[in-house]
Amino acid sequence: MPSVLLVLTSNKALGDTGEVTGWYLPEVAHPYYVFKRAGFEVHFASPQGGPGGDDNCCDPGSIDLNDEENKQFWEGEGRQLTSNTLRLADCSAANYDCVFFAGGFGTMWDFPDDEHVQRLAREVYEAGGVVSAVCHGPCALTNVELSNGDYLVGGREVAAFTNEEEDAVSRRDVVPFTCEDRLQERGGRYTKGGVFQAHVARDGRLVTGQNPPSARPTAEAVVELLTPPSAVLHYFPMRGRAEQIRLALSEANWEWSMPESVDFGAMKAEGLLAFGSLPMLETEGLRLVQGNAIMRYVGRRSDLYPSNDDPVVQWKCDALMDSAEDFRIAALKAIPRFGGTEETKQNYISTGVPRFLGQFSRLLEEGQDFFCGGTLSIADISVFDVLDNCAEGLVPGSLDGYPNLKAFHSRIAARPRIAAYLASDRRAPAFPAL
Ligand SMILES: N[C@@H](CCC(=O)N[C@@H](CS)C(=O)NCC(=O)O)C(=O)O
Repeated sequence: MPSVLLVLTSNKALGDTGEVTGWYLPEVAHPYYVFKRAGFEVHFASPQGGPGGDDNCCDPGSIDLNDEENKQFWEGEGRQLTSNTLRLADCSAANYDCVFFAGGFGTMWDFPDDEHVQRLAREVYEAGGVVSAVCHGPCALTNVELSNGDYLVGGREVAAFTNEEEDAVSRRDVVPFTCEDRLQERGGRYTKGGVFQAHVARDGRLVTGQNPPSARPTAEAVVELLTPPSAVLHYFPMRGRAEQIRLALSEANWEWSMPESVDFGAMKAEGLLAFGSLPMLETEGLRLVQGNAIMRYVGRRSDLYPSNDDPVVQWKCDALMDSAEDFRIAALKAIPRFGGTEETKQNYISTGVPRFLGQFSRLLEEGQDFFCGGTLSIADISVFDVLDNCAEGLVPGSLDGYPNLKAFHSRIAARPRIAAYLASDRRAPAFPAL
C-alpha cells in the first residue's frame, strides 16, 4: 500500500502583520480523501511536530464548512490527525512513496529553508518516489537540491500560487517572495491557469498544483503515478534483450509478469510482433516491440527518461542505450549457443569488452552517481545490464580495471527494487562464462 507524508506548516504568523494564517484546510482535506479512497496510508508531519491541543495551525480563514469534505475532515478524524503531527526531523524518506506539501500562507516562512523539508523532498525523489505540493506548498521546493547540486525544479514544469492570485488577495507585498518568481529563478518551467482556476503541472514524479481548487486534481495525479501500469513481457527464457526491461519494470514498480512459455512462431504467425521479433511488452492495450523503444516507453511513463527538456542529456541517454545494444550484439556473437566461434570469443574478450568498458567508463563523469544528470535513468539500467551480463557475467573479473564502473554496478544493484529483482526467482539463468 503506497504511503504519503502530508506536510503542514507550523507557522501561523502572517509575517509581521500581526494577522493569523497557517495551512489551508481544503489543501489538506481534499488530498487526504483522495489518498484514502485510493487505499493509501497517510501520515501528517510539520516542521515543529505536534503541536497538540486545539491549535493545529489551520488558517481560520480557510475553514469553510460548506465544503462537504472540509466539514467531514474538520468534524471527523482530521482535527485530531493535524493536531498530532510527526516532527519532520523524525521522518525517514524510506517510509514514504510520496511527500506532499500542503499550502497556506504560513508555509512561506517555515518551509523554504527547513533542512528536513529539503532532505525529505530530495530523498523521496531520488529513491523513485513522488514529490508533490499545492498552492503555496511549492515554496518548499524552492531550495531543494539533488545530490549532484541541481535544483529539483530545474528545467521541470511546475505550478504554484500565481502573482495575479497574490494580487487578488492583496498579499504580494506581505509574502517574503512569490512562488511564481522564485520557482522561475530556480530554473523551473512555471506554468499557470486562470486566477483561482484549477491547474496541475505534472512533470514525471514532480506534481504541483496552483491553488486551492487544484488540491484535489494534484492528489489525483499523485495517485495515478503511484498506481503503476501492469504489463506482460513476452520473451524467451533467457536474459538477453529482455533483462534491461525486467530491471526497468522492477525499478519503476510496475505490476509485471511473464507468460509460462512463449510460442514465438505462433505469435509471429498471428502478426502480434510488428517487426517479427521479441521482446514484446503488452501494456495499456498496446503491444510494444523493439527493446530500446520499450525501455523509452517505460522510462517516459515512469520518469526514468531524462525529462529536463535538455536535448543533449536526452541524446546522451539514447546514445548510451544504443552502445549497450551494440555490446549485447557483440556478446551474442561470442556465445557458442548462438554460433560463437573460438575466434569471435577471443576477439570479444580481448578487444570488444575492454573497448565498451573504456567507453562507458569515460562517459560516467567524475563524482556523478548516474550517467545522465542527478537521477537514475533508463541509460543507467541499460548500462547496468550489460556490465552485469555481457561484461562480468561472460568474462568474470572484466570490471576490475574500471573502478568507477564497478562502483556504479554495486550502486545500481543495491537499489531496493533492483536488489529485490536480482534476488528473485523471476530471473532467467545467466549464460555460462566464456
Ligand atoms: N532490434 C530488436 C532485435 C530483436 C531480436 O533480434 N530479438 C531476437 C531475440 S533476442 C528474436 O526475436 N529472435 C527470433 C527470430 O528473429 O527468429 C530489439 O532490440 O528488440
